[in-house]
Amino acid sequence: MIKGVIFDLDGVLCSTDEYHYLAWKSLADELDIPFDREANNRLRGVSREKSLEIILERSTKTYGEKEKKEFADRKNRRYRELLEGLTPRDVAEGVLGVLFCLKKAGIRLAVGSSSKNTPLILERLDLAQHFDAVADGNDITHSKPDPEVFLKAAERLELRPSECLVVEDAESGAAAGKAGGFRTATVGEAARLGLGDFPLRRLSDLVSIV
Ligand code: B16
Ligand code: MG
Repeated sequence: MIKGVIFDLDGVLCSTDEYHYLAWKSLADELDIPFDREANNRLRGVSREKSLEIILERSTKTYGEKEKKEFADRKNRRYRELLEGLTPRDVAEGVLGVLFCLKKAGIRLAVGSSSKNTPLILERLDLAQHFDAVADGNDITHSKPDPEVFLKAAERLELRPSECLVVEDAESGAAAGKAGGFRTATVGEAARLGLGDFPLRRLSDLVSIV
């Protein structure tokens, strides 16, 4: 029986992937590294540091740790500037209705995100009030596909993984859900690839499987 639902943030509750893309693209252009929207798809659910490693795979130069830290910080400053434009109207379609229905059914709700910017994003979207627990990139040492962030969210809900459903849009996130012993529903790219236990056509279909 499902007692808790753990939502991924970016790609499920909202979509800031275009902001991530624009911020990485401007860094990649400055470093003269090829980067496009398809390459950006590989970064979904992946931590900032690991994302940078993936981008640097196509660089002809090798960089030290200090330079990499500066690159990651530069990308994050641009991403946060873009987040300034985020408002509650950017909450993904169907989210508020689903949260309301699940809450009414007594289901505990959490966020499980790789993003260290989760507190800022939830605040800008005015979503924090809907969740019983949040686990994010600030709480973990291993990002998705490692299950750490979902295990932390389940712990904060005081539930076992087998009692929780994870909702994800990314391949790395669906793998993390499985690795942690969670059942996983997928939307977006992960659903199109048929990943997870329940690939959904739209988020509102979640209500029928919980
Ligand atoms: P930050 P999620 C992930 O969020 C994004 O999908 C991924 O593209 C990003 O690199 C990662 O957060 C880290 O974000 O730089 O803000 O810490 O999908 O796990 O909610
Ligand atoms: Mg995601």
